[in-house]
Amino acid sequence: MRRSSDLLARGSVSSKSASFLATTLRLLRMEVFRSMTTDQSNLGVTHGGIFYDQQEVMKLHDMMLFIRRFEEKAGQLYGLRKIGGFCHLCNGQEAVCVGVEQGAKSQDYFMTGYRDHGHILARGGDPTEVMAELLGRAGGIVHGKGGSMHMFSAEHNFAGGNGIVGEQVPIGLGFGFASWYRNDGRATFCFMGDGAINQGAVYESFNMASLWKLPIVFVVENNQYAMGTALNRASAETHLYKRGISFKVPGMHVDGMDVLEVANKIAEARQHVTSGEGPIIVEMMTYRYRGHSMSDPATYRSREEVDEWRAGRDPIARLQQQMVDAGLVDAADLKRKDKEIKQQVNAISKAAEAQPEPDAAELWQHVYGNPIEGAYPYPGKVG
Ligand SMILES: Cc1ncc(C[n+]2csc(CCOP(=O)(O)OP(=O)(O)O)c2C)c(N)n1
Ligand SMILES: [Mg+2]
Repeated sequence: MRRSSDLLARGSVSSKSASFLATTLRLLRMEVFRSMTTDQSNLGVTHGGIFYDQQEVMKLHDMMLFIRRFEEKAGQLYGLRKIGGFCHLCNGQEAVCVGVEQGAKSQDYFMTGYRDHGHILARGGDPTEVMAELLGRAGGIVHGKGGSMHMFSAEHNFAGGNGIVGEQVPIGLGFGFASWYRNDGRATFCFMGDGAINQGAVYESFNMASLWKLPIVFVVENNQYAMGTALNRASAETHLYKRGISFKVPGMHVDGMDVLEVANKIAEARQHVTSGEGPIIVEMMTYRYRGHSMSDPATYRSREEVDEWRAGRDPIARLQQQMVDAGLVDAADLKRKDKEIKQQVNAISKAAEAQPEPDAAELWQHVYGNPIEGAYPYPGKVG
């Protein structure tokens, strides 16, 4: 559907008739919504002129809540020393990965940094495999060899989970090039943080992606901090959507705490990159409630600042309010759903914990695509 704002942006109607058109469309939408609310099967939420039916809204809500509860459980297991190594949670940022998944298509490619649990779950990764990976178990999504930072799934077109800040950006460039070369119609969604965007390789990637008009959406998760460093202490230009200007890469600035807004804007961005217009940067304004990783007490920011985001802008509470207002659910339904999800997460963590650790021989698997016959294990070195 072509929206009145699109018509305006393209200058195809005068501003007077555009405002008439916008008003008519708004009234029409209200009327459609009113008539729909009398028919239970057509309940839903309209955002930015796009209608999300009950099933879609519930799916987005349940996935965000699932990721929240899943990561809280991961935090507990880390505290009990059952999860080793690093563990970066995305509490507060759930609307970004879930909204991007909604605006993308399953055949599109995703890659991100080490804060990757939400992304693989939103992509449809098996939660028991993700939990088993965190716990270093044999049934983990990469067989217990990667842990928190290295979720990966070819089946779900998810190229990591990458531990080196910014490393996924040249990788995303390669995926975008492959799609352009094969003309396969896929988009690449290459996520990075507000810290990662200062890496030199990011700008080489912007330049090449723009020059070759590759179908890449660079999603910047601006959670305002890179470890303990606030954005304005490390960046001269804090409006990250402008970082592509020198390379003719346009940018969008999006409220990353609003899952429907994220979904709408990502659908537009996808349309842009897959129609041969070249890459785009989408800056998502978001916030992580916890420290950088489980070992960070986050003393570099005030409690008031965290509360302002958590209490005032939480993406799950916000969607819940919209759902209640639209008559999709009531408080009791939401309580029941939360209980159900917590039970699911508990069952998943029990099943993952019950798995054995990977066999030592697994160390030699997946090192090379075509292992050299007889080369591994090195005789006498590793048992
Ligand atoms: C090349 C490199 N330099 C430094 C680090 C250490 N390090 C890990 S995370 C991080 C901050 C990145 O912040 P940001 O990109 O904003 O992502 P966020 O953690 O906020 O999701 C740094 C400096 C690293 N992993 N890789
Ligand atoms: Mg950050």
